[in-house]
Amino acid sequence: MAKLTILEYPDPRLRTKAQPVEAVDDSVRRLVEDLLETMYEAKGVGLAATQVNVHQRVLVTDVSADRTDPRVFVNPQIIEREGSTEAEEGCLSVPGIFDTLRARSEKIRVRALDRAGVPFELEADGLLAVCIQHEIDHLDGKLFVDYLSELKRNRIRKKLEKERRDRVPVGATPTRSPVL
Ligand code: GNR
Ligand code: NI
Repeated sequence: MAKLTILEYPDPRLRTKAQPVEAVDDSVRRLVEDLLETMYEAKGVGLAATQVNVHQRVLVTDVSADRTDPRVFVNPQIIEREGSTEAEEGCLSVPGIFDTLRARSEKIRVRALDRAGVPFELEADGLLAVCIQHEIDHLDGKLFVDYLSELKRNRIRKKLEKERRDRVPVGATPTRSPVL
């Protein structure tokens, strides 16, 4: 297994539309394992392949309190939706930003393939439903900040761009402070 690097907004690669998986083979299963490891390491409740720069329609979730309920969705499709819900969302690709959206269906029915390539259907509500919709958006190149106003989105972009500029890369050569 390998922990992968998560792309961060406004990285243009997050706008790539992922392609359907043609066959659930060992390389897809390896991707699933890497996504799960990366999601658990980052303490997220979900992760889409797009976020690790792999543009295939694969996502994982675990919304359980004890982190023992990994779920895998290959080529997911929402086949029924009911109601709408307001929920606070965050995103590992938009670190430190949380906002409330009213963009999600309350209850969904999802059809997908599991990691063995076997089709299944699942009815979801609550955080799992919100999470699956958030992850499918990633596969379509969409981020939760796209549901916010342009003003808010621009503020978020500038904040993250500045944080990125100020971030010290791991392994950087230590330098003296310019004030000394
Ligand atoms: O960890 C995450 N938490 C979360 C909270 C509310 C709604 C959606 C999410 S998904 C997010 C992980 C992530 O960025 N997945 O793409
Ligand atoms: Ni996300």
